[in-house]
Amino acid sequence: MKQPALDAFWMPFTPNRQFKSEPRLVVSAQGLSYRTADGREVMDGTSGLWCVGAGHRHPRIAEAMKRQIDTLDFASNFQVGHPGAFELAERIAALAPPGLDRVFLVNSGSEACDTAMKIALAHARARGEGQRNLFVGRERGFHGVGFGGISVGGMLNNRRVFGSAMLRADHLRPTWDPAWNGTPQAFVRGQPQTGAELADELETRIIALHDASNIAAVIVEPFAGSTGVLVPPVGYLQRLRDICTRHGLLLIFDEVITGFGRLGKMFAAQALGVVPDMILFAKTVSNGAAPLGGVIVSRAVHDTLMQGPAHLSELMHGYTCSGHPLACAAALAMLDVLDEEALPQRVRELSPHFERAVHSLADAPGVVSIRNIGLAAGVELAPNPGAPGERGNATQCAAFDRGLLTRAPGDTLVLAPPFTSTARDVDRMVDLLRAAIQDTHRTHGTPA
Ligand code: PXG
Ligand code: PLP
Repeated sequence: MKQPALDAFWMPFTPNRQFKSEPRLVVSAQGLSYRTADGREVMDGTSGLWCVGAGHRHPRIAEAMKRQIDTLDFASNFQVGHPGAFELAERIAALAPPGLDRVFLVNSGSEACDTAMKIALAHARARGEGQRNLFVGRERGFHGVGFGGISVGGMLNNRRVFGSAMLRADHLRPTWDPAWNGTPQAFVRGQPQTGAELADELETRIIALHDASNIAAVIVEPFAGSTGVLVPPVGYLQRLRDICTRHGLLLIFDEVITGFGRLGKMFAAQALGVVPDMILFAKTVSNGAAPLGGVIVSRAVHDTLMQGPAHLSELMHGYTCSGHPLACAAALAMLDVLDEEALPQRVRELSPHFERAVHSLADAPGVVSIRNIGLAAGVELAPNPGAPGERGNATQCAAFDRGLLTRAPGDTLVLAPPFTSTARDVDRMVDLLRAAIQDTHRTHGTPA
């Protein structure tokens, strides 16, 4: 295949100069794998950045999208509407925890986060509490790249240069302490049994400092995905829920990664037994086949906003492509696939094997921590001295050369296989990751 010119496309979240000197182009995909421009097969160990739970090019989804493009290619949902968006919202509401049954559709996780924050501000104001404009997020949280999302997000590099445009926010500590690296605690399987009290600082530090009456909402990922799979201790999310309820704060779960099956239930709220006031989703909802996201809102919050003059929009917010017909068609087909192929159940069945397989990497050179939940795991390497992230990046590149796509936030390699993987597929991914870790060990030496 003739390689396209690479100069004009400014790639997102990518070291552009490095990529363009050594391009890694994929040209097609099927099931669990991509095919590269030079004809090699590369296993998708990230489910396409957490999107492709049902595997690539699922025929059911492809057919639904083809039918849709031949019927109604586009209609906005401003003032008119099309059936797909209504049907999708009804079905998502039926799958969500009881009480959460109103759905605002957007095109990405970032838009979902900004939308939820606007709903929280509007909700406070509608109740005569306009002073509630502070948001609480968590260090090492990721909520996309909108100005709302980076405000509650806790990743320094995503915030450093955008300071003055951020919303008022404070942050909980992460549920993972790097001081544990290399200790037995660093290799806990699934949810740690200790540490629920990390949630208490919401009350003892943050509410004590700002007062609950100034806080609009608390936003957390059920587990932090983008910063290397940081798993909440047993009871932690329930404590956040209890504190929010006690002080009248909205609790928002960012389920952009966990929504639609990653933890073995439709939502982490169900897998972990804690019900928030809003759920953000994106990614897996359409199996990545079209950009789609959304916010599932509690009836109580929604109904508070259904007021004002009847001829005016109740929420002055929306995107041109909110509920795009093609994206809705993809998502409706994906919901069929999740149900008919019992994908959440397959995740539950595969998870114990996945856990054993990834923890077998504990003896690979330089591994200082392994964390896992559902079909997600982070394998953390000791950094090269004075160059954090370098070893992770080198290992990710080595894995790609060997035929595995993984992701390396910092020095953690993330594995998140599609839900359709078999135990043998998981073993193959883990073997490739081990070989890549050994490659870096040879080329970069033993870390400090
Ligand atoms: N919230 C969460 C929890 C996410 O993981 C977003 C919001 C933003 O979604 P959009 O669709 O605007 O990108 C995300 C996105 C990684 C990785 O390497 C994860 C994401 C994006 C890019 C890379 O884990 N998650
Ligand atoms: N910029 C301009 C000039 C527009 O007209 C619009 C939408 O109409 C936007 C930005 C916002 O685009 P979107 O609705 O796709 O977020």
